[in-house]
Amino acid sequence: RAQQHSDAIRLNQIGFYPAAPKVAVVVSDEADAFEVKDAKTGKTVLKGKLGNVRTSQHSGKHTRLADFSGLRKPGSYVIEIAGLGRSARLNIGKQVHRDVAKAALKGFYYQRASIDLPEKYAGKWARLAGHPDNKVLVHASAVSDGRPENTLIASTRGWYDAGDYNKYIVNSGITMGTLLSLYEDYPLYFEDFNTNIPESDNGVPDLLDEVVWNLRWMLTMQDPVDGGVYHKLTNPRFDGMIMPVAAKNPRYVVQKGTAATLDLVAVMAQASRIFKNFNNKFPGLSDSCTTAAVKGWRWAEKHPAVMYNQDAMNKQFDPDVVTGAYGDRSVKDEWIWAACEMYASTGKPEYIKDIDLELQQPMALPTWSQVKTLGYYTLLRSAKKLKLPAEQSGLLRKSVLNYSDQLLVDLEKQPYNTVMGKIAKDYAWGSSSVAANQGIALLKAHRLTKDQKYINAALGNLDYLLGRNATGYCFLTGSGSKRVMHPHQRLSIADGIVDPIPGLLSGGPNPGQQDKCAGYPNKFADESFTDNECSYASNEIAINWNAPFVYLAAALEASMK
Ligand code: 9MR
Repeated sequence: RAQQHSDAIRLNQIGFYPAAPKVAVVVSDEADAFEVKDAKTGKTVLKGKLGNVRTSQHSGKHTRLADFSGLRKPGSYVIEIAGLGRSARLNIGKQVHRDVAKAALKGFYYQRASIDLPEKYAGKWARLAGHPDNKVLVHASAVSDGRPENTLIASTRGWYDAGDYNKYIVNSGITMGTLLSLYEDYPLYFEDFNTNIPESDNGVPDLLDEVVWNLRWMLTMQDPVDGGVYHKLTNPRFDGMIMPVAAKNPRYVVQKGTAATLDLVAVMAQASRIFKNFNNKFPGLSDSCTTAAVKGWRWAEKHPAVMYNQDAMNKQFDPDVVTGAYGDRSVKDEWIWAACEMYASTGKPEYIKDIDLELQQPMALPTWSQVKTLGYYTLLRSAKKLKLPAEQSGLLRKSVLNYSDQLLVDLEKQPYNTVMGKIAKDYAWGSSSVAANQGIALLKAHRLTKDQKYINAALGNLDYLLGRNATGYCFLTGSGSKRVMHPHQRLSIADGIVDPIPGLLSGGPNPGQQDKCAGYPNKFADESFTDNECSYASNEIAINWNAPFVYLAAALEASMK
């Protein structure tokens, strides 16, 4: 795809809502003014001066804003700057992000294990099923009060975690919590949101149908004997760059742990209250979720801090397992999340009675290893129903608002006019998910206050993900004018199709550059990205990154006029 636009003009490559703020960022010291032209007629519709010079703390590079918020008329335009040329085409219109929201949810369909993806739903990415996972071995590390070693279990379905083909409970946990929360926060929006999946006509929102594919897998990851949950289902070592149907290596469920068990408890508790309303469509599913949650909770009470330590496991048991570890140092936050979900679903305050919710500490942005805030979001959402004491809901509110207010400090000095990247730590492995999760927090703050500044900042983070960033890439595959074409993802690499699987969020800049891939432009945090298959540290995709993107794009669609 030839790139004809000026790379110095960065903007959301998908579009802008008529009434929303609209800015492009110009990375140049040579420009001073801009014009917006109608893409069809070439007529100038707006002229403006660039804003004050801002400096990236990461690279020292200078930027200036082209603010064209005054333009509200739906249509398609380009920005022109003397000496730099033209921007990518930009659209103004209602529902401009609906397609990317849909594409990103559909991304989960493409990640499905154990099922054929026919052309009717998958288009040119149609493929045969792989990883049936109907005969999975119980690893020696997983034997405790439950099944003996080498027992064969069925653990089919689920989504591939990322660029690799393994299925990890911990990462499924936050992913499912995010998607289920999206449904609980905006249920009406999903009544009309068709992603063309096999279940689209079953009278259930596609968001929930997609979630059920992974939910049923998660249920199989609980040892029915003792209620503990296997940390992951995995090959001992990663599959090569092959299609699923060609993958033949044995697969194992490994050691049960407290993080996996509590993450599953939280998901099952949340799912049980949602699917209660769909009992005619999924008979018994809600009850199965309740049972799993209660059994898991009891196991965790007996094993309050069994940590998954892959190196220690490999010293003791064979075969060695070297795939994604998702190991954690503390399960305090998993306890908080699980307790909040159990409380919200059962109405029984016993569940949180002995748990320190840590509400006096600063709020922590959700990641796979830090999930307590998912519990806060749930308590806030259910505060009325649970009749939460005013003091507690006050603290929860303060926690979310303080976090969001801190994000907004100095926003007007940020080189890309987004809260993302204000601190160096934002550029971690999977930084795109940091931007998306910050956006979610800001939307929560908007919900609590109705203050427009929060929703504008959330939108700014979507703008970041869709192109207004230091790399110039739109990070969602299949979208935008400067596209990610070579994600580190086995499906996209092995299928022989030029275009990658669409609707997947690339990890984004990560100065760790752990993959030591050639192609990084430099060491600057905000530019440490390379659209290269070898770059698992900056250009992989993962379900826990896609989920907050779906949330952010869909929630903004549901909120913006
Ligand atoms: O998202 C994970 C990131 O936070 C860790 O720093 C990184 C290294 O341990 O692993 C990431 O997760 C990967 C997982 O271990 C295996 N599947 C692919 C995931 C995304 O890169």
